[in-house]
Amino acid sequence: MIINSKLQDALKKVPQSIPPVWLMRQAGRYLPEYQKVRSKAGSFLNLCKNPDFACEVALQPIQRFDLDAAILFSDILTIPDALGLELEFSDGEGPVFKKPVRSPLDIKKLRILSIEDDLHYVFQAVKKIKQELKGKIPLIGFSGSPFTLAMYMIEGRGRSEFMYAKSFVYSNSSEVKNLLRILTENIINYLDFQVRYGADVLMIFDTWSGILSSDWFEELSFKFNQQIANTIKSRHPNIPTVVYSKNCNAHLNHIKNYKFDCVSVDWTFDLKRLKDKFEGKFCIQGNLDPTFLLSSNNILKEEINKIKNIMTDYPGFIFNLGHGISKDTDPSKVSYMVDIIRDIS
Ligand code: 1CP
Repeated sequence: MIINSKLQDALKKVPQSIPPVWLMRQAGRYLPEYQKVRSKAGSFLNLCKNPDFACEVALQPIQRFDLDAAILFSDILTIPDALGLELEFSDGEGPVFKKPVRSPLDIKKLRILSIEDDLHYVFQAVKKIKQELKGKIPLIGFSGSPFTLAMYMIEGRGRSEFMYAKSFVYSNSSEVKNLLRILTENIINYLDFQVRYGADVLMIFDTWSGILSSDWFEELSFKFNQQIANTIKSRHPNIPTVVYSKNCNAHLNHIKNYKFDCVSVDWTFDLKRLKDKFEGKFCIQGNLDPTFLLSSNNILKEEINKIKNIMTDYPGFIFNLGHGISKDTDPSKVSYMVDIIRDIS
């Protein structure tokens, strides 16, 4: 039993006058206490790989703010790293793989991981965070979607359009589908073990499918995400699942067929349209543009209230950002935001 059930209630589509709130990347560089632990760890990856440090930073935002969920501190790129691509994070550059996927032969070499051993540090972090939360609020576990992970694995780094990776995908689509199958199986096992070690909710980050046309979205992203949702539901019927669909407005006709419990959206989605389209099938999570946290309190308040007013009668709404919080955010803005959401001002 979890004492604060606001998030779980929203995921069960219980209407609430004050929505639950948590923030994507709520643990991170905008918090001075995070910076301290990160420099102690030496690098972001060392931080992720040390369960004590990962637990400490996962708890920081919930100690500072009145949030309704904690999220595992890790990254979506742990699976490709375990597959031998050798992940590095260099300052200012984001993630880089020393051994990216560059040919169909590289795909053939990939394997199904011994997930519990290969990503042991992640499950230890889940266990520790869960223990420290003492049942007060739920813990969200997560993975990247197969397509999003494949984009990083092929491109070898983050990019705004993933031109190289996309052209590789179109030129080698049957081999890439094998890559997506391998990733899907690894992701299902990864999420399964996160639940066994204590995760209460699971979220798939499908950050990059929005770069695809409709039929390719269905073939390369939707089908694999759907397989994850279905398999997790069959193994863990009581664990709610969330899919984050960034920039996927054009794919709503597919998205409305998902078997996830909740769809998490960025600010380019029109919430009024989404409410009509979904007809109460999904809980909705989102969608404040994190840039508003860099604006004045008045502008921020106006924008928060716009979202709240649209979603007030909708059964199953979780207030969140439309993407990760910026490292330039002043933490006091987050306190202000939470107060406005809770009508304390
Ligand atoms: O300290 C640092 O320099 C690292 C910054 C950082 C952090 C705090 C990265 C690098 N990842 C994270 C944590 C992280 N990443 C979490 C933790 C939980 C939370 O508090 O929310 C989660 C859920 C992620 C997920 C993630 N990583 C995504 C999906 C969501 C999204 O942002 O679209 C993606 C695409 C990544 C890759 C990644 N990791 C880090 C960066 C800078 C990036 C993006 C690179 C790019 O621009 O493509």
